[in-house]
Amino acid sequence: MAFTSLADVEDTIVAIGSSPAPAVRGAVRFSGPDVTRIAQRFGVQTRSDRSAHCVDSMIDLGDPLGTIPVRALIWPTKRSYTGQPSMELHTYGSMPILQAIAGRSIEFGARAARPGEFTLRAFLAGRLDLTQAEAVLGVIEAEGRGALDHALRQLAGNLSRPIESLRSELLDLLADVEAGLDFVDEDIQFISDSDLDQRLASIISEIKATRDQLAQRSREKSEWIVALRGLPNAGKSRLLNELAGHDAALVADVAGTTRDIVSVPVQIEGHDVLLVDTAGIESVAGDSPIEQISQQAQLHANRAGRDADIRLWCADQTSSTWDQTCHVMRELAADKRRAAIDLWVATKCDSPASGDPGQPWICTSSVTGQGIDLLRAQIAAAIESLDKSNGDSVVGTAARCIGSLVAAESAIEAAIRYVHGGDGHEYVSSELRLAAAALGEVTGAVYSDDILDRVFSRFCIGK
Ligand SMILES: Nc1nc2c(ncn2[C@@H]2O[C@H](COP(=O)(O)OP(=O)(O)OP(=O)(O)O)[C@@H](O)[C@H]2O)c(=O)[nH]1
Ligand SMILES: [Mg+2]
Repeated sequence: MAFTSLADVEDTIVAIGSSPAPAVRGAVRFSGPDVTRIAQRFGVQTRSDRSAHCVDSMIDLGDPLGTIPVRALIWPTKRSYTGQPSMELHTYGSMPILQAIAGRSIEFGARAARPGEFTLRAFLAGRLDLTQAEAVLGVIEAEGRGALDHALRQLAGNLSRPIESLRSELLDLLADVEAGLDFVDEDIQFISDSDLDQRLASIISEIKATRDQLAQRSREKSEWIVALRGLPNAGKSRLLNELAGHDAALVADVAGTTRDIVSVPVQIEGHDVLLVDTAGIESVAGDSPIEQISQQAQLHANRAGRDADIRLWCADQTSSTWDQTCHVMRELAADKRRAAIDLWVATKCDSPASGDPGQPWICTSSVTGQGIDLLRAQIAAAIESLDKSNGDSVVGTAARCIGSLVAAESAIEAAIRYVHGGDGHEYVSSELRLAAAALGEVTGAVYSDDILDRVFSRFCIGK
């Protein structure tokens, strides 16, 4: 589906702008030239001056909903998020009511908005560049503080600003080169070859630095965090060593061996994973120095568990308190991020069990290696089902932009070769044009339907 037919911008669009989950308040959003007329059809008395305003009103939704109170926020001119006349109708957060308002608006001439269409209009109106549009998605989707910070920085223009300034430098350079082309017979040059060479070298090194940063960011993000949790002595550290293939963590027959978080990067069926070992779960009271250390270890372990993408809940199946252990861990497992996956690992299966762990437990032994391959396979399957790379829009920006930056680099390299070879500046200028266009794709200064589709199809309706 194409999102970008420019004629569509003249349609007035409507969508429910609040979350479908039950809430006290909900909102229906509108954008387009007909907003004021639609407000009036609802009986909302808009003000005739051109500034943004707010009106409380009763609107009639017909049978069976009847008349309900709404608060209308109206931006009657281009001075709005979408750069068009816009309106939000706020009322009860009830889906049938919000749907009835949207349905009525369609009778009044509005069209149902497509995914991301409000943000697309903000982009087309020059309110946001493409990296910022993607950052809007990043803010909506952010699950943790880190992801939110990242998205907010990108929204503030941290990525687009340096790229726009490189692009404008390149366009200045292009202007100089092309001005020289007009006077080629008179042998007038607006920029010397050595100047050109120097400025191109500096631009290319900045593009490379930006690309390295982006690549670093997507690498950081593509690492999956797998945390081992469980009671003291469950065999977490030995299991970590088994999965890592070397002795990274201390193992001992003493409860409370692990205190600090131990992290080991490993590859599991081609996925980059950071295995994280944690202190065994216990409740610690008192304020002696040792107890304080244990309390800190518990805090760190809980945090690591909460931040993980996948948690391995490890329980010693030889333990006589198996049922109780399972109960404790299930309660702790309830504290999780929406997207995290829990795997249940029975340990020490080389020794006689106190009972049959059964489903969903994966029986393992770090002594014989039993179940370790199965556990690896389950971790890989969990990673594939999480499919984080699709969900993280800020990582999406990195993936989208790296290709454009590489294209810009190779065009500039070609330009430098022409300069060194003493070839005509017309060759240089055509490479500089390509490079500027490639940089423009990153921020959307130069865009195609295909790029816009890729960016905006990831949004939900109403954003
Ligand atoms: N037989 C057998 N013993 C194991 C296995 N895994 C661990 N152990 C032993 O169990 C004891 C505790 O192992 P650790 O890996 O240190 O346990 P932990 O869960 O990290 O313990 P804390 O760090 O205290 O929370 C050690 O003596 C291990 O050798 C196993 O698969 N089979
Ligand atoms: Mg340990």
